[in-house]
Amino acid sequence: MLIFDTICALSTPPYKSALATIRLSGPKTKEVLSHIIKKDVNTLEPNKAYFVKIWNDGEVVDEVVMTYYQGPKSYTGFDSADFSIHGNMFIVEDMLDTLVKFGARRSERGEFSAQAYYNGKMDLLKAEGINDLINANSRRARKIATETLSGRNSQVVTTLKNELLSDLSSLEYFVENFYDDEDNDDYDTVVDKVLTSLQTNILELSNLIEKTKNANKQYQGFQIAIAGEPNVGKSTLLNALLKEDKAIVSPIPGTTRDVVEGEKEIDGLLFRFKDTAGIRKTDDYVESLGIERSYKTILDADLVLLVSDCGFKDMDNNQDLKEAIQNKPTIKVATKRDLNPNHEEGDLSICSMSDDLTPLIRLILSKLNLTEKEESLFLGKREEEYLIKIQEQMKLSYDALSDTRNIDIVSDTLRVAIAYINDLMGNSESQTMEDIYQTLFSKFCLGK
Ligand SMILES: Nc1nc2c(ncn2[C@@H]2O[C@H](COP(=O)(O)OP(=O)(O)O)[C@@H](O)[C@H]2O)c(=O)[nH]1
Ligand SMILES: [Mg+2]
Repeated sequence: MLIFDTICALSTPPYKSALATIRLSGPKTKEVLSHIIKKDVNTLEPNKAYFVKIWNDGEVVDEVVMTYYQGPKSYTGFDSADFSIHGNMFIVEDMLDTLVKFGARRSERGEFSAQAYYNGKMDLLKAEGINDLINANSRRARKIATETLSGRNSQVVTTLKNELLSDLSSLEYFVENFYDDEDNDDYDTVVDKVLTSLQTNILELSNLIEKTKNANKQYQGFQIAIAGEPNVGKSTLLNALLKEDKAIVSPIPGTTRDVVEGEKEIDGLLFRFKDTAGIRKTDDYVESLGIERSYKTILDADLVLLVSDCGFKDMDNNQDLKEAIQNKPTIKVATKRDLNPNHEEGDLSICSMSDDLTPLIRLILSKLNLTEKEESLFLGKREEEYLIKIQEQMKLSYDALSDTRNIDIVSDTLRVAIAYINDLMGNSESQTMEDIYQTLFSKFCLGK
């Protein structure tokens, strides 16, 4: 991947549609344009839409609306152009071939954003935020991604970095000037000041990490396992929750062999409900494989709906099941209320065939602590991991300084913390453009 190449791509989905958008960006943009439009490219005004014919070998490829952007005032920071063309895939291919013929290259995934990062148009936090927004799969996910795009996260880590730099420089100033003079009264003052600053920032980071973890969870959505013995109404419950006929329901125990799943947006969040094979002792080989999958699904779930139509004593005595749901939010759902109206066991009693399931859904939301709307400045596993690593180094600095009050060790750990902040934002000299592209931009959409 060469960041200085002039690149082109289809930025909209590759299907027949009214319009399609093709992007061109890079230092040779004007040169490419000079071959394909009849207008003098030096007279093009930036950010203005032109209705033009695109030419190749004396033939018109398409009549398009073209917007020219002049670097650095463009998304990528390079000269670039967007073409709004007719959404026919033959035209799209001809258009891309034409751009390639006159000097562009078809882009890899995320290369436009990589150019923007390279040209200082955005840091990695912002770039990742844009990708998170595009990939958001629920309303709440979209909202969280929009919040993280505000740029406040970059400000927060920049402020933290400046404070760590200031801690470091006050310690180092002291070492340089008064190293042999440990009785100097100022020594304690400097150490105490740095300790207080570290302590405040460590606490602040705990808060940010917690919020990031929650945001990540909410962004990805939740896995809910529906588990229990055969024939208790698990598949009926799945169908009722999804309001569709997803899983086969029958009075024959052992009907569900594999995990059957379906998605549903509740309260703006994505839930993946997973109906499992009924758990029982069996000699049937295929059924036993299904039951193994049931246990795996329970282990991976964020919450388990434990279903029974005749009380939960047997399940409470099942050691394997007990271990699988250990420390996991669990709701005991007593089914077939119509047949057994005095069912008093379990957290709630339902008839999946006729009841409104809102109370169950409310219980799921409250068990997962989702009733409060979560706000977070950071989103993504990469962010979460870096925040944790930064905090670890700060804790090491704090412990070393408060134990030994020795400044030398602390300088090293503080420097590592600062290096991690640089990596997080993409300001580090140790990361090459290729490394950054592989870890981040290569996961973006084509044409972004
Ligand atoms: N009366 C009544 N029957 C139910 C209810 N839920 C499920 N059933 C019936 O119980 C049988 C087993 O249901 P199914 O969902 O396949 O159970 P699973 O093996 O746990 O998945 C089927 O005949 C369903 O129609 C309910 O709430 N009331
Ligand atoms: Mg079933």
